[in-house]
Amino acid sequence: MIEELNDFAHHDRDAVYTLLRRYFAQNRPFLLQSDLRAEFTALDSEHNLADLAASPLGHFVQRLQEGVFQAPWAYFAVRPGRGQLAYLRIHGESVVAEQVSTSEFLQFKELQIDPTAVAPPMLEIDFGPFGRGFPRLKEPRSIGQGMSFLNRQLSSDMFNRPQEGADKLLHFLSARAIDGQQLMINGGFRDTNGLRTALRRVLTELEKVSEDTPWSDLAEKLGRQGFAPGWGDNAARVADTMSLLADILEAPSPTALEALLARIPMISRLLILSPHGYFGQDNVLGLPDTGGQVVYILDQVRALEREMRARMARQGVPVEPKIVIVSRLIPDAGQTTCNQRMEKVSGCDNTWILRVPFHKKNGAIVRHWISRFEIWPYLEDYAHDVEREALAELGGRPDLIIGNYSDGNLVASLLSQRLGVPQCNIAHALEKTKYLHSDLYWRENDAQYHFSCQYTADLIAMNAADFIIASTYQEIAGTEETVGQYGSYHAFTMPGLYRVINGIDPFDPKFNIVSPGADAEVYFPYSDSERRLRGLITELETMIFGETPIPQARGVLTEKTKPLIFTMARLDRIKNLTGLVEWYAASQDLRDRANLLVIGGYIDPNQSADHEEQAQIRRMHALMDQHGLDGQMRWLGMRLDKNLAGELYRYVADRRGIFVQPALFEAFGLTIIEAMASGLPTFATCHGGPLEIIQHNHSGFHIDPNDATSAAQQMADFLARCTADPHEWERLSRGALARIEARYTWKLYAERMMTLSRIYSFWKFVSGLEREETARYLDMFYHLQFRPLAARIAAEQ
Ligand code: UDP
Ligand code: LCN
Repeated sequence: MIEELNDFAHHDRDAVYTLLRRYFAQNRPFLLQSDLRAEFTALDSEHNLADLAASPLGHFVQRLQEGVFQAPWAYFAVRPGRGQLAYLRIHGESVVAEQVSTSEFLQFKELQIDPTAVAPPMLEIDFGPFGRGFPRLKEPRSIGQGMSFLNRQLSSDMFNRPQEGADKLLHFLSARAIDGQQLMINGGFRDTNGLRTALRRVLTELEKVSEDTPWSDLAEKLGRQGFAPGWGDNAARVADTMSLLADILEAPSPTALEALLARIPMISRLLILSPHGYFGQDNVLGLPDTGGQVVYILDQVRALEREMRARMARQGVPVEPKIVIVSRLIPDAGQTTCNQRMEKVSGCDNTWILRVPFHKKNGAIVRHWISRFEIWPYLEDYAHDVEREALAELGGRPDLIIGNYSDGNLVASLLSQRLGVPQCNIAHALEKTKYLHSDLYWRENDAQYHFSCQYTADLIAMNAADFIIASTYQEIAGTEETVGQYGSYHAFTMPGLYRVINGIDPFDPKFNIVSPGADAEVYFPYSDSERRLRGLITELETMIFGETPIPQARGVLTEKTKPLIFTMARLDRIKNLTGLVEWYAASQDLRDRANLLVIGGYIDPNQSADHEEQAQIRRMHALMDQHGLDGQMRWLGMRLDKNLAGELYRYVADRRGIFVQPALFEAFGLTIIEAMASGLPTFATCHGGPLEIIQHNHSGFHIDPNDATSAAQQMADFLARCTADPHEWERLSRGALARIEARYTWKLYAERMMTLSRIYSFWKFVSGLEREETARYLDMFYHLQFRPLAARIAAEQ
């Protein structure tokens, strides 16, 4: 790209030179992608230069991520492709581009923050060297498919030396045991030749018995020949599993290995960590720091427990799976159950919420809720307490530890390291991409957000994890236009603290896309009449259309027959519900066609404990006053229970309404999945996960929250098209349902998650996936960076 640009500049110096001058003329050290493009477009139109957009300069600008300017130098971060970044600089006078290293680029950025300082030496964090010699994906389109890639690579390495590979497999199978019961192989084989012979013999014997002969009838005979339970619940399944192994020993293939591992009884005890927030089954949604993560985990455990039980049963191992979700015990927990130590998860047989309190240094229990931005000093002691209590509740070590969000992932790293158990991370929503320049200006925000601590914890947890589950591709790698949430940790600087040269690589095979779903018992199509909860309709109608004033509502809809534009979310600034109200207010067309139903926050700001939410509540009132919205908009400051929410989506669909998710950024967006699963045409932000969930104009619509007029117009146009032709609404509704069915169900999630955890655990067991060197580096990073940062927060509290 640099060569192309230099060639172009050689012939058309004027265009490059003028563009650079325009950038410098902004007198801003940092220009974002949108600024860089806007200047280029302006140049193009002012000078009317032929085909500039299609020129190498146009392509270059199209790939720019950010620019840093201090005359005479302009430094640029360029994205050659998804998940990739390169850096270069151009001299404003000579107009020659040259490549620079990540470190140089970041140093140049640091200089802009403090131009008077001669850059002092700064700690550079670089995980790159640890990855050398380790397989790494090459194609951007394969990002997020780490498991199959790793399995292909490592199985071909392992079976390159067939005898060694077979020995490792035998060793792995011989080490299978649950609750002290030996599984798979009972130790009777001297070597793999013995195993081969026994497999051959047993397979011939199994041909002679009926396929449905239960394992119990085969156990004694097969036991004498060296086989323990775990091969299957009946003769057919046992023969199938043994054939898979025999095939692998004869001619190994990654697919057969994956199929075999998917069957091995390995995962019966799970530990899930979600420390911050109010974690409970009722009355918690909408409370500070409690949102989709809680919904996700509660649905996840139901699906996982079912899948774990089914797999165990299929393999003839009568073990009852157990899942423990660890959260914080909050003694002053208001109307919630978050002050109880144990809570059984409904819809599960053996899944529990275990709550463990935070302690102060003097040993006293912390009684009140603490914002997720403030909890860092508590986590180390918390991990110790959790270890003791979770092991007691699980009755032994878990087979897998799953962390959630930055805090849960850090605790998962500490526990997984101590217990030697595989670790899986789930981010939900990393903060870094949500706040512009939050790394660069970390000092300015640190008193409020402590991002220095959080980003350090993130780096530790990401690099410690054995595998990472992302809900979407772009969570890892971004899009053509934007950096992914994980991608943003690849290279960044927090001036004065440390500079990250290679924090995490989106091409790392630890990344896997496994998307969540919506609870199919609750969120089902509006057309599924038999399952509809008609008994709730009166309650819903009172909520939406009630004319008697109630403290939880503002606005009374005067024209009740109009379709509803429905939105529901926590009342955070980023969720942008007030933005939607503003678009609606400004569009007469939209106001004429539909009513607006907003569910979120409280009507009375004094009821909220959160400053950001209070500000949003005030803004909502101001907008309703200013635009006279009380007859066309209903705002409900309440939290709906799941069944009511499910029926509400369907009720809106009955009346041919739409769902809108107008967030400035949404990491994934469960409400979008819920609305689509109900068959409700959905308009969702193009910033974040929804871009991938929805296929524009097939299963919903993308809207740009930064382009209010167009967003409002798209909704109005759709409603107009639906009035003219009701099939249009049905087309989108069907598209939404089909998309959910194909991609976003908990059943698909649980199947994949169980296969993934087996494959990563297997490779961790048989090969050097431990990455011991990384672990030592992380340990040092934790002690020398994280602990002092956390101690600083503790001192401020
Ligand atoms: N939710 C709810 N009642 C509310 C607001 C939200 O039940 O008043 C639920 C919503 O149905 C969804 C979850 O909370 O299941 C929000 O998850 P999402 O991923 O949309 O956003 P998050 O809050 O995690 O940022
Ligand atoms: C957190 C978020 O912000 C949402 O975008 C996700 O849907 C939710 O967690 C569940 O992963």
